[in-house]
Amino acid sequence: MLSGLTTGNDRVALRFGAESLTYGELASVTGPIAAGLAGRTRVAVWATPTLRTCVAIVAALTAGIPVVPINPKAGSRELAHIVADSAPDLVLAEPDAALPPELDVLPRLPVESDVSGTPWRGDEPDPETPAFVIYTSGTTGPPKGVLLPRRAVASNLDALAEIWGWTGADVLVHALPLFHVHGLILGVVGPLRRGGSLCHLGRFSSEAAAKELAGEGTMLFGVPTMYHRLAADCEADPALAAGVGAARLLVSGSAALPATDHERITAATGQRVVERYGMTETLMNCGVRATGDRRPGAVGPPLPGVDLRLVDDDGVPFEAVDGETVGEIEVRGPNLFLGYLNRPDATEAALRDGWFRTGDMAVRDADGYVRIVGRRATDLIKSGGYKIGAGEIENALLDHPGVAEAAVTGEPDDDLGERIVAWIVPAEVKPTADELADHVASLLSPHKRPRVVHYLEALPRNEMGKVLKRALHG
Ligand code: MCA
Ligand code: AMP
Repeated sequence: MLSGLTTGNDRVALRFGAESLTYGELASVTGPIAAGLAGRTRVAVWATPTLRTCVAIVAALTAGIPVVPINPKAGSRELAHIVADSAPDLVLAEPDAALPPELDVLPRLPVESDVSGTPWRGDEPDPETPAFVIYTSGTTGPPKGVLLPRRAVASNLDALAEIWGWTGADVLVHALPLFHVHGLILGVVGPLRRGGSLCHLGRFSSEAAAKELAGEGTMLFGVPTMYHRLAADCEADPALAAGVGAARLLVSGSAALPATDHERITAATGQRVVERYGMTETLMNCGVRATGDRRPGAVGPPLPGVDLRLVDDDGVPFEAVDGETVGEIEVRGPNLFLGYLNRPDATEAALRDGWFRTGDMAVRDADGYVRIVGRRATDLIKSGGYKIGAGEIENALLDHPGVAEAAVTGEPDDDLGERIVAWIVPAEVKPTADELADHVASLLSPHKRPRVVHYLEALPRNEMGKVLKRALHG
């Protein structure tokens, strides 16, 4: 799975601020942890944006034990669900990390940085075994655990390497969270599979990204919100723009990059952003080639090895490449997940004859480029690159004593892409917007909190009692 993990290899594998590990050191540090994991079924990793989190991930990957990465800001209900559903044998965390009660009940293996350890010598595990269980939101209900096999991770990273000329000479820069596909699989396993380096910024800032790209950094991975902020900062500061412009490749994904931000980055830095499109269940499906036409609003052709088709409302595939006929994207290939953990019903519903139904609506241009134009489900919100289900937030809001009725929508937002908006019919004591935001943040996650709250006397409903979300706009 990972190349270069050998004693004596002095190439820097991972760098977080002043802390770094070479490949040789990483092999030594992870060896004893991997040995301590042998025979386990599944392990949770407390996924703070730190070097130790990467050490934990590498140890589990080399030992062949599936990892459940945990958002360290996850609230009580979300955590309880993930822990109960994935049933990890133990949790890997920094020795001094204060874990919430939901995780503290599990046995704990501390992630130490002992560079005198013996590297792991086990065989490469079966490619069909799960490497990760990553939780992702649906329109309703709690998040589902996506079982990602080693085969999907390896083949997808190799396809990305092929289209971007990504090699061991690259130094990837990013500030993505380490509990989702983008930051974890593309952003950590990606560089380690190539034998290259990761420079993680801890938290995103344009200054930090520009500084690294002006130096050794060659590639930047980010969500559109980061590129939106980068565009404004590059326009304001030519030195910063020059730093970003020195990158070999700027890559955006997880949500649509608005054409205006794409053009602003180009005008300020001379660089055209490359877009790629993926999902937790499928990893990456499409990507603009490093040598290809980097046109705004397009996610490029399918990746090598990935089959992609568009289907009409009846599920019938069509061939039109007129840039106009809209269909739902279905994909097939070695990039696909194994299924949702404990949810055979949801797995079956997501697949049609071996094709994964993405729910994303797109058109295809004559040169094979895919352009995403929308999403089938209005109850899925993408905010800051995070996928968030409206139903999950509505349920959390309804648990607040001050809420009689609740509906949640996504509204366009220049910075976040979409912002979460709550429509509330208050009970006797009307809660403030901050109270409701804190309530959702503590039960679910801070990124799922409503950014705007509207108070209504009643929600608009049809004769069946179903909320008419289209009638809700502020
Ligand atoms: C705010 N905070 C709170 C509250 N309000 N905490 C508790 N209670 C509250 N009421 C905290 C937050 O936790 C955060 O802490 C800080 O205040 C700021 O929060 P927020 O405003 O939400 O952050 P932001 O600055 O707006 O974040 C923007 C961001 C972030 C950095 C772009 O959205 C982000 O990292 N997005 C990446 C999402 C991603 O990786 N998606 C990939 C999914 P603190 O400051 O400590 O953080 S994978 C995927 O989509 C597919 C596979 C794909 O194609 O990639
Ligand atoms: P997630 O479930 O968090 O993995 O999010 C996957 C979803 O993110 C996809 O189904 C798309 O709706 C969206 N997405 C990812 N990359 C892009 C992109 N480049 N352009 C538009 N939407 C994207």
